[in-house]
Amino acid sequence: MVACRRSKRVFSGIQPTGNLTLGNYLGALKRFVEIQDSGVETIYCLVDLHAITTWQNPAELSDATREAAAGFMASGIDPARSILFNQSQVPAHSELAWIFNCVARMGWLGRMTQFKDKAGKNRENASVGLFAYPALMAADILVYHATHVPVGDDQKQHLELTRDIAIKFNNDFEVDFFPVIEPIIEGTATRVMSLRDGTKKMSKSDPSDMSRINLTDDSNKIAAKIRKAKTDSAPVPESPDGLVGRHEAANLLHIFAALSDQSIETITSEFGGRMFSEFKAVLTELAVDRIGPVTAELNRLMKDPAEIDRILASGAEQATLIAEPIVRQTHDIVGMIGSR
Ligand code: AQP
Repeated sequence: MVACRRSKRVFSGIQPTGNLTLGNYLGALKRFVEIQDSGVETIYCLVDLHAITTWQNPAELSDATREAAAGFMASGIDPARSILFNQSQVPAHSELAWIFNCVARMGWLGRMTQFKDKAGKNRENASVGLFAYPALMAADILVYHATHVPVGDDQKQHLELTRDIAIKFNNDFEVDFFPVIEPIIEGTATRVMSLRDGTKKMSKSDPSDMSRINLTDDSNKIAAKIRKAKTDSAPVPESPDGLVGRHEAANLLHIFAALSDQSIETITSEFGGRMFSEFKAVLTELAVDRIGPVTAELNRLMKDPAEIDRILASGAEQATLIAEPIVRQTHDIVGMIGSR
């Protein structure tokens, strides 16, 4: 029986599909940094293979990958303490993904809400990659025998599928090889919503730039976007109970809570009764204060793309050292002959 590792190892990734948003920052990046700073082993990846499951212009993909890497580092990811790389530089991800494509069932993938949302009505025209996306995501995680995965709330279903794939593989081959991962979905902003529609997730690929705050937005843009953010006519409620059914109001208060590291109860008791115009002014100040330094550092790092490429290549080498032996052992378990 081949045993799986038990010590804590964290893996997560972000698609380089455009500017990183405040949603990516609060739902993922901020947690990534906290976990790194707590001393746990951390592996963070720019998942460019996932990005191409929908059409990406090649030049824009390279720029977005470098910009996302700069965004990670500007947010506090230190390549000396975390492994930081882009997925396509480590072929082990694709190799394990193929095996997982043969473990995962069509029915499991067909139930994924992200596929249904992204494929929309024209499913016949969606790429096969978009359908198989969660099997590649399982490979990203399990190729490192990662045990914990910090993500925003929207990725919960994919992580459940990762658990199902690990369990089925272990059962089918009668091994205890792949760990059954634990999602880390914590904090007050696990689902940051669009500034234009409080029922829709804030997303890099939303056609409206006014729907999101990008990590590259300057203070004027941030101010304009918050000022124009949709709200209702009632004032800030005195307690979180007053936010029921008020999606846009709840979103702005949750953003404030996450940016200031306070609970939603503290925010409603501080601002309860005040008009949203007043609250938005304070939120703008806070957002500019927290995002401004990240933007400045991101812009500084982007001036040296060769250095970003060097960091990603070095991260890929470190990642390969962990992932290759796991793929080799997987091949052995499955019965594939090989000498590497
Ligand atoms: N709005 C959000 N609130 C909280 N967390 C979020 N995340 C994304 N949007 C929000 C988290 O960020 C990580 C990386 O996500 P991704 O880029 O790989 O894919 P996504 O979830 O599909 O993000 P987008 O912005 O919506 O990308 P596009 O528009 O390209 O599809 C994940 O941990 C995610 O939960």
